[in-house]
Amino acid sequence: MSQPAPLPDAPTALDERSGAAPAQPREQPLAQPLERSLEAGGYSFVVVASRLPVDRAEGPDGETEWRASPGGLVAALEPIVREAGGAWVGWPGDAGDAPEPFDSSGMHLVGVGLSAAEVRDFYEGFCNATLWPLYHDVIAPPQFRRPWWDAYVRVNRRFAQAAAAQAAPGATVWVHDYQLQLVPGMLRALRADVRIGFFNHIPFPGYEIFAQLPWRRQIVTGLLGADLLGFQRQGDTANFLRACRRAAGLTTRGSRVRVPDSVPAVADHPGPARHQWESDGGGSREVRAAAFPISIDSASYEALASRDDVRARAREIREALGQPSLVLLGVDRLDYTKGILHRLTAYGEVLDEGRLGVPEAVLVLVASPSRERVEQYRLLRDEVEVTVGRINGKHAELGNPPVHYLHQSYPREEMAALYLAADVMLVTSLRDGMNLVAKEYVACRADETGALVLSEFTGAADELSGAFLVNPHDIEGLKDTIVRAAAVSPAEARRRMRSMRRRVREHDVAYWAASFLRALEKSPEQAPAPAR
Ligand code: GDG
Repeated sequence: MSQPAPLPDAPTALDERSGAAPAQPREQPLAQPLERSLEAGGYSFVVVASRLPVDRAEGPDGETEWRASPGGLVAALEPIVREAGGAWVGWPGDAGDAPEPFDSSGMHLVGVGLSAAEVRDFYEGFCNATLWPLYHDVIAPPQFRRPWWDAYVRVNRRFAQAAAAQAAPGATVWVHDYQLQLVPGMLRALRADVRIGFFNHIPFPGYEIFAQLPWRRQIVTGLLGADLLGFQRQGDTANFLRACRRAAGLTTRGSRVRVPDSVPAVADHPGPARHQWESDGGGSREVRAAAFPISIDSASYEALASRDDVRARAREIREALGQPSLVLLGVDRLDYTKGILHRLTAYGEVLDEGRLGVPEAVLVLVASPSRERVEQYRLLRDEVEVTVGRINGKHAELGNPPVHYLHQSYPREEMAALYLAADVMLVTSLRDGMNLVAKEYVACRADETGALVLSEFTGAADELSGAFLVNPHDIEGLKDTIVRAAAVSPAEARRRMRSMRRRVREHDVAYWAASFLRALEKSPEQAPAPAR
């Protein structure tokens, strides 16, 4: 069967664009044991993320070139990896064999290859159709398929082996996100000498939801291979600690989990039952879990938004929209977690009720293409497009539609110009680990104008108290909040924006990375074996 062509995709914070080229499967059997690697690598700092920090591109003569990915995480970690002379392990983004490791921008880049079947089962399947909906409070029904889990184990093992081969004795390895939750345990089994950190970029769900996962115990024990586990919010951390107690029968004290040596770190071994672990007389480790809210490179957004060409483009955008008095903006990957339909419903009703209307008000809705091979995303796109069509059909005047819908990806300059052009930014996620768009909007508003409508269900809501906080499920509340934000006085807008800007400036992505790594440096704390 021929494979569909690769799709363009919006950059996410981890720049996880999807795409698949013809299959070159070279899969390892699931039951293959982890072998202890005899040789350590030479890198004292290793980042392991689902994607490499570069994208494959074609050079002028048709040759392969690697270009830096634009994502915020790359911007944050690149200087640290470079300074440490470190390595970055990740998937290059196409199906097939990975290129040989190569050096780029002062980093040693190590590609991990995925076959087309693994792109389907691991990436589109277990990551994006099982874990993603499950961890976002089952907004869409998660699918539990055993072959997908098998692929997840196999691919995680490949990442762990690649990391183990790069890490120098005693190295620090920082593993990222829900695609790689088994890597900490697998890596520890290979290399007990390394210090392992893990950061989860998406929410960690409450136990009643997490408990649906047939492999819940393996996920928890896989994560517990780390010395330090970072989450976006305090609530995510608490959910994880509860999962340690409930799914794995472990003891927690404050933010620490006691992990007996008998707990198996390798996912395809389900491990002994709870009572056996508790009666175990061996040694144990302590693993710490804490919140480290991620942020953006605020200074670079501020600098971008102050450029003459970007400011001129912002004016051009308002002109192109017909110089309305109110520009509302939404910018998201087209993802069902982002509450795009709730936003449209509220806006449509506000127009129905005449509380806002064309040509004075327009909504610019940027919904960047994302994960288009996953069914839920295709269905969502259809629904969004029908809804936009309905609102425009009902309320447009010739040349003045109330919604400008853009299913495209843009360069950062255009994003900054859009942020500058918008009077009200709408972030209505139903669930969102952090939401960097909210922080980017704030970073761009140097003149302290503009209003942010922000869902309570984002990590950003814990930090940006100057926002108009909203429950996006409450359509009446959302409508009122949109209208209130649109009518905010300049003085109140300034007060709110100033406090948010202070937060975003002081707690930027460099602060996030440094605080995580400082905490990791203090780990692990080995607990002595109890006296027999
Ligand atoms: C995950 C978690 C957490 C979007 N479209 C374009 C574009 N973007 C950029 C935005 C922003 C990033 O993508 C999206 O980040 P978010 O945080 O809003 O959301 P996710 O992609 O879901 O990220 C999230 C994050 O990880 C970090 O931990 O905050 O909760 O879900 O930077 O600007 N960038 C460009 N063109 C686009 O069309 N250049």
